[in-house]
Amino acid sequence: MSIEKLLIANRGEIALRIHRAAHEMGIKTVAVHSTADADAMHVRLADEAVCIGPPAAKDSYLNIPAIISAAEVTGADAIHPGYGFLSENARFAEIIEAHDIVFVGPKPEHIRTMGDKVEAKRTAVELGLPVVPGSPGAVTFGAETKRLAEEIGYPVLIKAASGGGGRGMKVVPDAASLESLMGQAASEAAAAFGDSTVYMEKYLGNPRHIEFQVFGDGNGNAIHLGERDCSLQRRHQKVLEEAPSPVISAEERARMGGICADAMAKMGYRGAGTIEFLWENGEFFFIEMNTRIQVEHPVTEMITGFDLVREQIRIADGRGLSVAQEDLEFRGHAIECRINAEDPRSFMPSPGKVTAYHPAGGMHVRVDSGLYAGYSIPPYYDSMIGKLIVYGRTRESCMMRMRRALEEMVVGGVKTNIPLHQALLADPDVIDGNYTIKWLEEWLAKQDAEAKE
Ligand code: MV4
Repeated sequence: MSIEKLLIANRGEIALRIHRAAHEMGIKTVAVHSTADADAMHVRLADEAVCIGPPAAKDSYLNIPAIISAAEVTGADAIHPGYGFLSENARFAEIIEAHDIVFVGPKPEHIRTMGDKVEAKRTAVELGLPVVPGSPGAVTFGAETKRLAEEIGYPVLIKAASGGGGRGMKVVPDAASLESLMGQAASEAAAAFGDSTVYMEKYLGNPRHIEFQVFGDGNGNAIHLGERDCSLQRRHQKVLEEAPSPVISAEERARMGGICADAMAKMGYRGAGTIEFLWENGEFFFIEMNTRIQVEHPVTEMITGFDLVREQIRIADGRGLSVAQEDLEFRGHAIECRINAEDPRSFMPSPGKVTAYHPAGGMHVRVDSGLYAGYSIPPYYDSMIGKLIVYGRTRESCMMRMRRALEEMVVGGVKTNIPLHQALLADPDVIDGNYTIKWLEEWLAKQDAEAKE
């Protein structure tokens, strides 16, 4: 009863990534696609393809009945959701399993727990992960909440339980504004997620975003694959990621990674996961857990030599973890530049026909992308059209190689953020690894101000 045919419920570079892992394991693949993606590379590469609906994601890549039907008609015995779309939809995972199809992902109950940020934090505390000081659960405005805010110390942060991506978040500077900002956070949360539940945390002023990659077998065994530093973000969109983090020592990696793996073992977690922390003054604070493979997973693959998507499929197939923690080594440095079809200054999306395409190449250079010359980037989806990932023995050689690879890469006919990456890799702060979650937006504001002079 091992997996023989895998349906990939996604598009773009991650659909290719999953197809490649499957084919290397002798597993046939089924692509699904919207009418806008009939000419996409993920459709061309797959053994079979099924059109599941019109361009809008809600009618195609989020259309659960259409995806289940595609699995049934093609006889796929497993479904991989990739990232985004249905990847963290517990109901989707349950429906798949109810159809006796293997879901390549965590147990639905764990997806659900981590999807509720209040539940996730409660679980994190139980599992022994260090969390941001704050309310033990949901909060409503009142005397008790005011007392709690005083105890935590202003500024405090109000967050939506169903949130993520920063929506429904409010920084509260003082007691006078607590009631009104809590009200605003709750109504924004209700509008965005249909859930007005909010909770309170100490506001960390200038942290780094550091996340640990974990895997569990679902039977009480788990490993960690070290951390990634994803602090370079704009409006909650990561731009450039690296592994290891420039600020984490080997000892700290082993200590914190061990805490993460123990937590996953204790909960009986299955498959790939990412535990997100804010890091400030040498301390880690859990904020959220992602129960999916992530865009930036290749930097971890580069420094460990470990195929994360293959491992996801193996675990889903009931074959257990393929390595023990002591057999994993972290070697060298890797950086990922997300390549987006957008204006490098205004960040306006730039869909359209790709007239020329030359991916960078050479030693230790990896391009994950579904692009080809003549392809038309549709306007309906995310503007990320590929990822350029490079490895170097040292962080310095890695950055040198990334500059070389960015110089070499050609994507003609549309605007891309390649010039932004080139500017970042020339900046002294980035070169020194001297950045936090606020750095990129402040840097962009400075660039805009200078351009106006
Ligand atoms: C925080 C924080 C400061 N203090 N929590 C943003 C989205 C959500 N994933 C968590 N986020 C934050 N939570 C406390 N207690 C600052 C952020 C935050 C952030 C976090 C990671 C990466 C980029 C960010 C950009 C702005 C704010």
